[in-house]
Amino acid sequence: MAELPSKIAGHPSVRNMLARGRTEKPGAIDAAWLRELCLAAGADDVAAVSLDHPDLAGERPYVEEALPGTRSLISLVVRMNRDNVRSPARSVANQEFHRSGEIINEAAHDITRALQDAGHRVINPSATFPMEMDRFPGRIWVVAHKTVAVAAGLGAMGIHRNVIHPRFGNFVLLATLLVDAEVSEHGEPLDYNPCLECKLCVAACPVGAIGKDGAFDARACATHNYREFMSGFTDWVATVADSADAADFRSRVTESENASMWQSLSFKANYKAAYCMAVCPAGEDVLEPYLEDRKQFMRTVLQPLQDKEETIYVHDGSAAKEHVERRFPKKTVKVVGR
Ligand code: B12
Ligand code: SF4
Repeated sequence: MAELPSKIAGHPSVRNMLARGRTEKPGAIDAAWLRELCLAAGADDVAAVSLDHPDLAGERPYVEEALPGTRSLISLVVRMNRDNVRSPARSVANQEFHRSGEIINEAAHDITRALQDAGHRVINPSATFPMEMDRFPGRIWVVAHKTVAVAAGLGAMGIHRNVIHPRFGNFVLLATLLVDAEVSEHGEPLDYNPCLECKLCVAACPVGAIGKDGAFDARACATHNYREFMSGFTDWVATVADSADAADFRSRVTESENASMWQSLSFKANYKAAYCMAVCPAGEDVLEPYLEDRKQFMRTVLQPLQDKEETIYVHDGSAAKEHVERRFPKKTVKVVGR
């Protein structure tokens, strides 16, 4: 240790610390110990990957900004309860997303604490929100959990652009820890894709955001599904500001939409859909009912979401608007601002 100025060397905290003895610098993290730690903290699967992995080159600047000196990424998976995600009752699905988000954030927090206590520098960026809103509408996320999970071998991206875990299917949320140490073993990318290419996700998406070829219309998804998040919320605020009086505001925003926005602000923001994820039959633990009786699976899982009477938010002149009008006559189209 470099020589200390006498004022610091004589400080009681410094004297106590030095009397206790210096902490030994930790080496690489043992992968088996790490796995046990993560499962005990509440994760359902885990794998590590080096920041030097070629597929993570795009993540490097963001990761290094968040934790200078990061060397490894630890990817976590937490399962969701499937029928909650599948339910046409949005409050049920939303509670499942939010609760699973809390579970994975709590697990990541506990693992971070254990790694810190073992002598590492480590952070756990949020699984979902909060994100870096000063960068909005640019890239607001600190680390792309899907990209890391795929590089770590925890799954592969389905046609609907969600990660499908080989056992748990797409009914998982993801998180990533950034750590300044090597991990003794890395995950290997899967040598197959659990996606069956059944295209149920294409059929379920109310705004046609998922192309049969895997193209994804992120704007169409965000305009509807994220109506009560970032841009949708600011559009709602603009509507308040633009309204001449309460009667004018009520002619633009229904009681139900207003109450839903209150719910999003009071509890956690409501997703409007996630139907791509709800209908996905992939994954060894998920597949059976689909394989046993595909017609019954469509009747009980896909059709209720397609038949649900609900408002769908689109931009004027968009492909999404044309898609809802053509494919979903029971749904009401609402054109919103940007
Ligand atoms: C930004 C974001 C969104 C955006 C954009 C989605 C997207 N595909 O990127 C919007 C708002 C639309 C969104 C929606 C949802 N999201 Co989101 N989202 C994120 C976030 C913050 C970053 C995603 C990311 O890395 N994007 C960049 C790259 C890696 O993703 P990508 O799939 O390649 O996406 C791009 C391509 O689709 C590309 N693209 C466009 N056209 C084409 C055509 C082709 C052929 C190809 C290959 C690509 C392509 O444009 C996209 C945007 O950049 C993460 C949280 C995080 N910090 O990682 C959660 C995350 C990805 N979301 C998640 C979830 C659950 C959802 C929703 C189900 C939410 C809900 N409850 O409704 C929907 C699903 C929509 C869908 N089918 O993707 C989970 C996914 C879990 C899983 N099993 O994979 C994550 C990981 C959050 C978490 N902690 O678990 N999300
Ligand atoms: S619903 Fe079918 S096509 Fe879409 S991601 Fe799942 S398995 Fe793949």
